[in-house]
Amino acid sequence: MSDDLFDSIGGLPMQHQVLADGVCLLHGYARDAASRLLGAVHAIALQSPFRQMETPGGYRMSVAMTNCGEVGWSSGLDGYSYTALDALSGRPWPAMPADWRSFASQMAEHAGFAAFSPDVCLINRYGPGAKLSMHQDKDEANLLAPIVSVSLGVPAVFVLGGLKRNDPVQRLGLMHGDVLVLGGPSRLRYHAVLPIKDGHHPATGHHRINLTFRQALR
Ligand code: MD3
Ligand code: FE
Repeated sequence: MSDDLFDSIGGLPMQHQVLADGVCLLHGYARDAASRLLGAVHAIALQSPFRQMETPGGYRMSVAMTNCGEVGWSSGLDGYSYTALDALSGRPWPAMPADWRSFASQMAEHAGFAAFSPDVCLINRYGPGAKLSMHQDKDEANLLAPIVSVSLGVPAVFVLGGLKRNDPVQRLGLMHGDVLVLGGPSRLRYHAVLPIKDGHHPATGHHRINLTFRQALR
């Protein structure tokens, strides 16, 4: 069901693992880029701060979020949407750093997805206990494009389900520097993140940061 392959980047062996059709874990592929990614996250959050959004059902999300790119994802009592303006700052979302776009595109290519060109990066920040309930990502205009996810800091247990809410799930640990690429027939799979355990990582303190790159517009 899962096969391991080895790549070599700069002479170091790197492992990628195909977990299902269209689901590829690139183990540690963002480790070298982590400190510059986190530096940019900090700069983005000065313009568009992390905030805990309201769900359509009236709950406050435990995960704090911000975005960069042409648009940003948000949730409110009126539903989910991608918008050009950050309602909190009143300004456009910060631009996506050019090296983020090329990094995400490279990761997609490693997983077998050519020409990935993300127009948005949703940035999730998890403190201890924060979680994401089972959901599908289907607010993007281009569901043929994959999603590239980069995990930084404190580890998480990721739950990958099927195309129906009650399909069987597999659990997967996501560590600092791991990159997960999801696309093709797995693009609309249900997924969740279990409550983050108390922990510490030198790069992020008690937080986990997750970047998800998407083609939301085209
Ligand atoms: C599986 N974020 O922001 S990323 C999200 O770790 C989200 O913060 C999680 O789910 C996180 O929407 C998981 C991995 C991920 C992203 C998109 C998927 C897994 C996916 C789309 C389909 C199936
Ligand atoms: Fe998701």
